[in-house]
Amino acid sequence: MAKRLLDNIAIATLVPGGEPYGFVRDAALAVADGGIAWVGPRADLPADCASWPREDLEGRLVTPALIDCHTHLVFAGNRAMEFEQRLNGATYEEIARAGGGIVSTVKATRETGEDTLLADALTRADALIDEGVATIEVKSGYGLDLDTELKMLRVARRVASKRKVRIRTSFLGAHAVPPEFAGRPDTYIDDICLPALEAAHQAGLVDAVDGFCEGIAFSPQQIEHVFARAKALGLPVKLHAEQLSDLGGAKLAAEHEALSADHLEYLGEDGVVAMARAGTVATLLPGAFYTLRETQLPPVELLRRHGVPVAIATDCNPGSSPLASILTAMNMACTLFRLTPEEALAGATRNAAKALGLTDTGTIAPGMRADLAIWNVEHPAELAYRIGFNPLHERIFAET
Ligand code: DI6
Ligand code: FE
Repeated sequence: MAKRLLDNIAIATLVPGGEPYGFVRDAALAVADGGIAWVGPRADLPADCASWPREDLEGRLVTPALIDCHTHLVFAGNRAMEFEQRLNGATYEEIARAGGGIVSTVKATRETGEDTLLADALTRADALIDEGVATIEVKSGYGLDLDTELKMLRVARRVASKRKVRIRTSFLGAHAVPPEFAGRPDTYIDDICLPALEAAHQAGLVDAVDGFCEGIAFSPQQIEHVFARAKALGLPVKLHAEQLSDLGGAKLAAEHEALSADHLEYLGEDGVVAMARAGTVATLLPGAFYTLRETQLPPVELLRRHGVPVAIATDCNPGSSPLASILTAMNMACTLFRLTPEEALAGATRNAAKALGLTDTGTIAPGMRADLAIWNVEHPAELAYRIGFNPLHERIFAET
């Protein structure tokens, strides 16, 4: 990318410590070679940037491009029938225990070829990209056998070859026990999950290791076994924790210096304290809360009090969160969880970057990647305020 001067803008830098949102009015921003070269008030523009190709953006708001730091973007089929069953009275857990739920998506994903999986994933990626998203985390976990776990991760990585988007992959072999190992979760972990993790890592397909710590999935001891292997391979960990009950998953994740613990509706103060100490991000997923009609709220006030960074993501998946809109997730985080619009925006930028271990994106400052979103709004609070409006003017993706 050549040089480019974005002039006559307002900026929400999301750099903490100054104005709310890091808000700068009457600003300009200089981009060179995919990076932010300079940012600040127009009046202070350095003389050498003044001659760069300049665009008058008529006062539009510029933010860091958005980051969806928790998705299950690659999967086959859909679970509309399960949606119908839930409306007829069945619970998510009952459906899972009866062989539906995650396991039904596993069956479909195993049977579907890479090109079809990619085409489906691209429609969901496009919906996110259209809302200013430039980084998407994508998990495996609907394969639960070696071939299909690797297939999912390859498809996830191929999304970045088809679209201008950065993909980070998380290995989620410990997502559910597949039917062929029913009642034998430890054998599944030893015989399939860990060898698949090693093979995926060998193939260079893994950025982080995730798990689902829950009564319908894996115990803390089983998750710990997976985390030990992640550590041996030098991979960071994250965890689906305290979504349906409190098994102490977030504390376990924090003890392993996890990048994030995700969901967290049933998180208690001991888990919050452990996360604060470890610098583990709390990723809240209001789409799953909404879809499952959960009534237990995540402990937002405790997270604030202990200074745990909060991220927001879609959890885009066919079962508990069929949501491919990060702006809607931000709105839900405000309305359902009582986050402020500033917290919601930080949750889909700065803290989402932290949840992925990325230090070059999520805020606007010199030296950061020029992944930016330009919006037809006057104030950053507007981004979380509306439902079903997309005010994106342009997304800039740093091609480096
Ligand atoms: N928690 C979730 O919300 C998703 N996975 C998980 O561990 C749900 C996945 C699904 O229902 O297909
Ligand atoms: Fe999830």
